Amino acid sequence: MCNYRAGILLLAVVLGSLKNTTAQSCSDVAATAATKMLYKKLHALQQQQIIFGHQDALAYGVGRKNAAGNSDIKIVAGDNPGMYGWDIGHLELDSTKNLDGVSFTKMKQYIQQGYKRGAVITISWHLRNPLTGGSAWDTTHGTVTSILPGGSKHELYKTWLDRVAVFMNSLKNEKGEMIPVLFRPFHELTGNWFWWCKNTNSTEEFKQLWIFTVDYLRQQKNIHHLLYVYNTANFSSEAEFLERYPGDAYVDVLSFDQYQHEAKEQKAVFIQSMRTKLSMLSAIATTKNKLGALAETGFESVPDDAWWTGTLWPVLKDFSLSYVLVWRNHGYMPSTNKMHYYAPYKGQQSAEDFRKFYRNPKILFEKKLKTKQLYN
Ligand code: BMA
Repeated sequence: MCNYRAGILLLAVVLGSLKNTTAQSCSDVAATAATKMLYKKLHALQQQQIIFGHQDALAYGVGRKNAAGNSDIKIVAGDNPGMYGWDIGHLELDSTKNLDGVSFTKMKQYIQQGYKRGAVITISWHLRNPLTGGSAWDTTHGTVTSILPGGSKHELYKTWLDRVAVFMNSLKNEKGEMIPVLFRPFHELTGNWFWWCKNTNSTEEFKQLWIFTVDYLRQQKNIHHLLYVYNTANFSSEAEFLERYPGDAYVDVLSFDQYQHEAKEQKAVFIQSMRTKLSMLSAIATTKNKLGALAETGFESVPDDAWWTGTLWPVLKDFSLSYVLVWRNHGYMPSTNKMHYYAPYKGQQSAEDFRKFYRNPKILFEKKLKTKQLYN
């Protein structure tokens, strides 16, 4: 009887630890050692600190067309972001530059440089509409159906994935090892502005698209250095967040995007709305033992002197998140006649506050992140 009980207890302990190991392993069982290590370390880190990221940081800045490896954040705070976001939109067209004019050759070099300094790399994909040839924002219904197996554009879509595979496979370090990437395809999926958003296709079709894409890259293209980021726009319940979730075997990071559109006087509304979503996201991430992230945020042209410590920090402070990323510093945009940027540049009105935010021990930029040795 005693032995029997001890046996059951031992089994429970072993199963318990197995469950933990499995749950903290990334979704790709064949992931490279560095990818598995990164995922494990990001899990540990998420309990204590949040990595700060910036889109296109090394490619250009406000008023600086060619950043030559510098970044607005470094100019303002003396350090680079801890995460670099890049977008491979137009890679599918075999273009030499992405949709915002960043050369893919340079992007690859920036990725290698950031990785070498210990930062994390994330990639999104504003891919064009494969059915119509229009942009990612062409929401023609039926596009998702057309690229699923059996659809009229399925073969075309595979050629696009082949190009993604070539680029991903070119991201190697000096030893020839693959640089792990947090890949965030079909982002903002609960919105209504991209052809993959939920108003244009069924839940089942979306899940099929995600699963096909991941399986194709893993099995046909043998790509095992990607962590997959599931990303919604607005959502009002955990059920809504998970409605199109393709399954734990296909996702490593749970995230959403939300920007401040409220005037700075209404910041309490934005803070409250973000905190409501972050608390739902954190609950799901904890249950699923996945990473949680705020994959895109910001206040366009940061028209609030204290946005970083007075809005972003109150949003983040009570949650265990892996990272937060602000969008690109394009500068003046003739099409909208507006300034389009989300991080401060030298002399920008929130620069001083950003330096305060930089000194927050809970926020990780590149120098501190390097000491965490995320890849080995
Ligand atoms: C949007 C804007 C666009 C850009 C796109 C992809 O939010 O910044 O100008 O083309 O992201 O980077």
